[in-house]
Amino acid sequence: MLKKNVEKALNQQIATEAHASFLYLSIASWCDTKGFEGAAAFMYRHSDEERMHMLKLFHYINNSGGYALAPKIEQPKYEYKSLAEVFRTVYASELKVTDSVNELVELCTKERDFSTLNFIQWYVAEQHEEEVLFRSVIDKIELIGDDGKGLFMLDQYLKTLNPEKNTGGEKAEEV
Ligand code: OFO
Repeated sequence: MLKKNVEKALNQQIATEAHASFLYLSIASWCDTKGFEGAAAFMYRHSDEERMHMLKLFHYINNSGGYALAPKIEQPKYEYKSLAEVFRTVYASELKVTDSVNELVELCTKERDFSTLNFIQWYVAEQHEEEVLFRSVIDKIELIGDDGKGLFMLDQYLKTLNPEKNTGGEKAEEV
């Protein structure tokens, strides 16, 4: 049985994952309309992945005697100047998600809720992998700068990246 404060924190995490999913959907749409087809495909997939993270929390809360709540969705940022800004925004979002996962770990430890602590470990590992992945994309963008050919090649590379398969804790392959 979940303690009320743990249930509340898990519901907050649902909202955090939902926000990430909608932010990435918004970013995918920006990429789609700016000719970055590969980045768009990558971000559409990543948006789906965040929704899966959210659903995982729904099932855990409801299976543990709590009540998972569908969160209020605010419109995410949709205007960007460059692909670099887009991926910096994604990376900053992932860092925020990591912070909230870490707060959950702290709370579960304090409350001696070892079952939820065990469940949350999946998110701890996932966040590490995602931070590695997005930092590697930013590194590439910084190397490329404004070079059109380089950005085109990066876009082709992003098309081949599947977040579920390329977050194995290793840096994404070189372009
Ligand atoms: Fe990358 O955010 Fe979910 O956990």
